[in-house]
Amino acid sequence: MSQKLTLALSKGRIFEETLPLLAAAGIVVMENPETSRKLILPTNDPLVNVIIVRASDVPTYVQYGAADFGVAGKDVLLEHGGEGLYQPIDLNIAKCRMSVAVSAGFDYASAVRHGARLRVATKYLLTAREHFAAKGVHVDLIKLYGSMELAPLVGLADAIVDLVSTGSTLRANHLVEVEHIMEISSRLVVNQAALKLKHKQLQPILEAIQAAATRIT
Ligand code: PRT
Ligand code: MG
Repeated sequence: MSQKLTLALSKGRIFEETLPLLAAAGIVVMENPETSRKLILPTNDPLVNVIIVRASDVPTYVQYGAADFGVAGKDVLLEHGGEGLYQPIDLNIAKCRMSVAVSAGFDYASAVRHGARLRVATKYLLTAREHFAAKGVHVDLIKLYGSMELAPLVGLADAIVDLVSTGSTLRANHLVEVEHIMEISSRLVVNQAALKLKHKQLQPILEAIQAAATRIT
């Protein structure tokens, strides 16, 4: 008996960049989440649905089995912790880097050398804490949910930890990258129970996506 499969994606770059990989597995999403208000999107395969959730919620839906599989950035997965998730494939999409950035006039190297206590604004508390602890830099972390680039400009923080791809957001706000923490890309994540119980349906899809990810990127 065939069972239903639910795939969790977020709108925007992850949806756009996952489409060609799904196509390689013969899956075509029948509606565009940018124009449709639907949160459950049918595909050409009556047994496969796509749900549209916030990027940072993808691991949660998959962990609890509300989605069988999903696509999430390494940034998001590190903060989530990965509990209950099998992470078989690096899709090599939605690539960027996680960096420390400061106002152009701020002497970060000197502040670190002198053992200053830095105020750092970020959405990525765990990753930032680990990075600065490994360097022996004392920080007070300030949790933000977006627009991190604003924090140094208005005196909320000395530095930010954020994602950078082209660098144009940093440049537009007179910020400079002073440390590169890690490369980021998106991974396919699979609910551990679904991997066993729906193996027959999931396996060919995972294999086709894996092959396409290797080919395309
Ligand atoms: O937007 P929302 O709050 O709903 O969630 P989200 O921001 O987490 O979602 P989305 O779709 O923006 O990002 C989804 C995933 O894409 C992230 O989890 C990353 O893994 C990945 N990704 C790749 C990026 C970027 N590149 C990226 N450039 N996510 C965000 N950005 C932002 C960055 O935070 C910064 O504000 O773009 C800005 C910098 O871009 P440049 O090109 O100016 O350097
Ligand atoms: Mg965003």
